[in-house]
Amino acid sequence: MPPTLFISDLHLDASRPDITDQFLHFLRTDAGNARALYILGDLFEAWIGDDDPDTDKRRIQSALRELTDAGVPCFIMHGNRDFLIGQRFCAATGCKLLDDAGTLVTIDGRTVLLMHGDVLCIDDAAYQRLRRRVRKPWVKWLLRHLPLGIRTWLATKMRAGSKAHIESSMAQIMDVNANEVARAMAERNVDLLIHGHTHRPAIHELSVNGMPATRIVLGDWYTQGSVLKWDEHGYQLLNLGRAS
Ligand code: LP5
Ligand code: MN
Repeated sequence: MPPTLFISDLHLDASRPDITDQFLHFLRTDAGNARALYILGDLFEAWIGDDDPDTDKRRIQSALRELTDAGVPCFIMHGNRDFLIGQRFCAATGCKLLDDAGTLVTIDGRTVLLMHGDVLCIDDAAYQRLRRRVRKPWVKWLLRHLPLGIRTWLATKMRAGSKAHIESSMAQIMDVNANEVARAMAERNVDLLIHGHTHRPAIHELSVNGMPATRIVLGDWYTQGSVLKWDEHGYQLLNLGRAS
């Protein structure tokens, strides 16, 4: 049985061609032979709108279209870097957009909760405030309708603000809140959660309402490819090495 693959936090950007090359290779090889591909947010370093003419982003969209045209279903979630991905991207790539605040899917008969993961970081009050503001439909509409040059400038300002915030904050508030994880899983009645965002790849065993549960965290693609592969033998969190 072909595997189902989960990835997140690739942060694709023209300034990091090695990651783009690895991702394009991954789409032609592993993903091309998969049952389905799930991208759990932050595929892009910064998505300023579906009308961005950036040639690298166009190339990536064409590669996703080749994958879906070949019959591999591809699902994508917004991350905090690419929450402006919209219907035009979906039409161009054939990807289906899933709710990044929590989507239930069934894999091999098991119900799994998928998220980007940022909604679990509730100790980071400044980020949650930013998220509430920029995810309002009218704010997204406004951002999408700003001239491209202003959007590029705004994204640069936001990145600088984010770097300053991260440098001045304690590391633990950048991680998920354990109570919020248990609450989110109990609310959906699941014992398996897969998410990204924190760039802390691991498989955590925990307890939800006194029952054993698992939280799988996907890693970023800065230095290698992090992929969760799920087939008839179970799931494995893999690192795909990158030729330097
Ligand atoms: O992204 P990362 O991992 O560095 O940090 C995140 C949180 N930061 C963010 C902000 C993004 O990095 C900005 C992305 C910009 C690209 C997309 C823009 C598209 C819209 C604009 C163009 C149309 O998400 C960070 C968390 C961290 O994860 C861990 O969870 O801590 O949260 C913050 O940094 C919170 C800060 O309070 C954010 C400060 C932003 C400052 C905004 C300045 C705006 C200036 C406007 C001038 C008029
Ligand atoms: Mn993220």
